[in-house]
Amino acid sequence: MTYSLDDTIAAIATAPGEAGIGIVRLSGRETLPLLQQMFRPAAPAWEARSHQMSYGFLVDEAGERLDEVMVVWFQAPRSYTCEDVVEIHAHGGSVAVRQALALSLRAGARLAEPGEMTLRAFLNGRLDLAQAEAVLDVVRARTERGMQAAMEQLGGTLSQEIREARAALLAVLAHLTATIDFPEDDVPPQNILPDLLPVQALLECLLQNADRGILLREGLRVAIVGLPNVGKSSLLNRLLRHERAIVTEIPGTTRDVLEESLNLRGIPIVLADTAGIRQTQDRVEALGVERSHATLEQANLVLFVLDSSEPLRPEDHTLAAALAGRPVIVVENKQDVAVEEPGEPLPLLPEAPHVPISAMTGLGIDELEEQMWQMVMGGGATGGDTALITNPRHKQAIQQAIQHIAAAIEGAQQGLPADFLTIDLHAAVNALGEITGENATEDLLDAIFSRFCIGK
Ligand SMILES: Nc1nc2c(ncn2[C@@H]2O[C@H](COP(=O)(O)OP(=O)(O)O)[C@@H](O)[C@H]2O)c(=O)[nH]1
Ligand SMILES: [Mg+2]
Repeated sequence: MTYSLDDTIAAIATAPGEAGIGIVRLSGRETLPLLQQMFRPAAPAWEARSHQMSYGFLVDEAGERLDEVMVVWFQAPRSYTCEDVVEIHAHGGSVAVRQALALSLRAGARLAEPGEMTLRAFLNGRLDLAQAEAVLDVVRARTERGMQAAMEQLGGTLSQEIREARAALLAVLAHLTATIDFPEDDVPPQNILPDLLPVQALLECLLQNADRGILLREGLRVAIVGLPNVGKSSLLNRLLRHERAIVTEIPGTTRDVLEESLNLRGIPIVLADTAGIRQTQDRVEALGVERSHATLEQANLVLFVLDSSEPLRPEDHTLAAALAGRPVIVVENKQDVAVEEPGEPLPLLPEAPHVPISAMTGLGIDELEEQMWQMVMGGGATGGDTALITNPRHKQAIQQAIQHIAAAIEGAQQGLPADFLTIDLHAAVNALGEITGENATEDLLDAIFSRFCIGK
């Protein structure tokens, strides 16, 4: 990725395909002159005014009309990138938008790299790194809750807390450095613990909600497993609220893993229905069973389905043994025809929650969803007083900062000299700076912005 801010860059900002409008965005110093080359306003006495839409035509070098457009100029620094930005609102559809882009490039713009617009917003100081990452999270959000979390991060809630923590550490560092540099000045030896402990507590608090936050952003893989014919596919259909999977009374109907997305109270979930696990001579089914095992391995949460209208089989016990110790909910299906009186859970995986349901009638499905939610969110509320960490990168940086602060605290308690403590505190400051971007390396920036789409 180039880091030069000299070029004027251009990219298609809207998704490809037929649509009402399609937008080409330009950013950089030459944006306005470029626009004046390409745009013929309909109003004779037209003048470019910032943040106002103008109607007219895109014309090529020969003055031929290419498209009827609306254009907006955002005068620097009041724009997405903090530079002069122009948006050309052309007709949707690939030809109109490509034409507008090609014309911009011939006029002297360079094609933007993925994420380069947002990178410029970052380099120009309009967004910090955590906010820039939130832009991508907003675009990619799969549920409203995930979107909400991303919008908070974009608004700077997390950045603010990280910056305050970092500033507190820097103040301690400044003091320690003074005691090292000017010992003769008699800077009073200060107990740094009262300054460090609140920072540590804040970071611990952020960390505590991180796993839930990351789930909101990345989603959860849930696998439905069990023996053939227990009602796994019926359960998938119930949870999805439509007939996605084929259900028959013939054991071995599902032979491949079926994956579908589901929004469970704001958590994006990929729900996988699997082939019933059993020994089989059928080659296709055997391959399906193999895939069931692979899906099971990757799952964050397992719904282990049992048929409560029949006695447990040895294979149920084998599968239960394989699931022990993992996050699993035992789903006791076919309650509408259950052989035993309801109340006693089936004697399998006693430490896991058991939920009686009927995939056929819908009985117990709400309770099952509630249980899934509880398992994932651990009963704790998201958000609260501190910002929600939604990004594994941020979580890791916070963990590092906590470790370094802990080391500094320990050192201070052992009475180590100030220059030892400053090493740990510097490392903690740098770790936090990686979140907001003060200490981001080019490699890190590349890794982050290359995941963006072109035009963002
Ligand atoms: N009575 C009753 N039958 C069910 C229930 N759930 C599934 N079935 C039936 O059990 C058979 C197998 O269902 P299916 O979903 O294909 O099971 P899978 O092999 O585990 O995917 C079908 O005949 C379903 O109609 C239930 O809750 N009650
Ligand atoms: Mg099935």
